[in-house]
Amino acid sequence: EDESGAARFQALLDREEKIEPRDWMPDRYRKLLVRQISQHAHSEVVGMLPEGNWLTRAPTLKRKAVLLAKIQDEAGHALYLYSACETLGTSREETIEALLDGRAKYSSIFNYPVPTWADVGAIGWLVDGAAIVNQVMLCRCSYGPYARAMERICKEESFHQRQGYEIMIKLAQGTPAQKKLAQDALNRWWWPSLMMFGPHDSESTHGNQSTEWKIKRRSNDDLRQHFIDMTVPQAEFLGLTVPDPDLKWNEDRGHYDFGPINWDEFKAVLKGGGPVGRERMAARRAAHDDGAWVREAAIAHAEKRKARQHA
Ligand code: FAQ
Repeated sequence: EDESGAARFQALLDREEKIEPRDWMPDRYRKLLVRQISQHAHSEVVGMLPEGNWLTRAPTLKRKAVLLAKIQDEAGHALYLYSACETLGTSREETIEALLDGRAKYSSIFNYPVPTWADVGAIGWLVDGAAIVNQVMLCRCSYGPYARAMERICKEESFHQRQGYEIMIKLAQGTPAQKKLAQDALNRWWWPSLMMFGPHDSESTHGNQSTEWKIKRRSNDDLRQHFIDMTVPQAEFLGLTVPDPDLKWNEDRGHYDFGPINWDEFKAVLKGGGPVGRERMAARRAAHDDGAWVREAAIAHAEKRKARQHA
């Protein structure tokens, strides 16, 4: 079973066909996927918190409605991703438990403070922009349920990126004080956005195995470079300055050169999360506890329906 399973697994990968939940797969493939998909799901959930804090302070009713829609999309993304984990034999309770008791990782980006409305714009523009660059490649992931979830998620992310960029356009074209808000937010979010792609390829723990099994289709450094090349002209259009004195178009490479990334900061944010990390997790735990009655009601309702069907 295992031997023919392994051969079939490899054949599916070679033919660019999807691995499905019913298929035999190496244990490590399953573990790698559960690790990445659950971290991704947690990022969507924790990512709702900083934006949620701004709902009551959005400058207009229209901005509020748009932001609300974006945040609800993120809850949806988390649900597809937790479901994808379930197809790999990991229950939603287990996965969520790991987040709540602090064992699970989520994206470093959500442990940064969001002090102004311009930061909400910068998150949409840069954080969602980086997320799209990363997730477009995941649409070609070898695991079917993850790849299919990514297709829908990418469509929604592109709306998120545009809502953020549009906030930045308005601020950048506004009063000098508004333009300064936009510039300050860019200064805060630029480097953390570059860190979203993970460590350099030479330091990446899972990169090689993930690429071999076609979970990841492009490397961390490759995607980071693509994001920079795409985003610098957008900053120029806004009339804002990217906070990197080493940033320079390199004609020979056909890419922007950029300055060194502060990996000590990345590691520190991952390790402790700082005061914002503690605040995020406290907010998530409170939301989980406050939502207990909704989960109980949903289960009771499902059981009642089941009983009625069998009656
Ligand atoms: N933060 O071996 P690698 C969003 C960890 S988008 C925290 O290179 P890999 C949308 C990594 O887990 C954000 N940890 O890892 C949104 C590993 O640790 P481990 C979420 C990070 O997996 C926008 C170690 O470092 N997107 O939420 C980070 O091959 C706005 C070594 O790294 C995804 O998760 C980081 N930035 O490559 C929502 C996309 N980077 O597990 C709301 C799917 C690395 O050994 C508002 N994930 N680490 O303990 C991926 O594509 C990959 O997991 C990478 C990392 C590319 C993130």
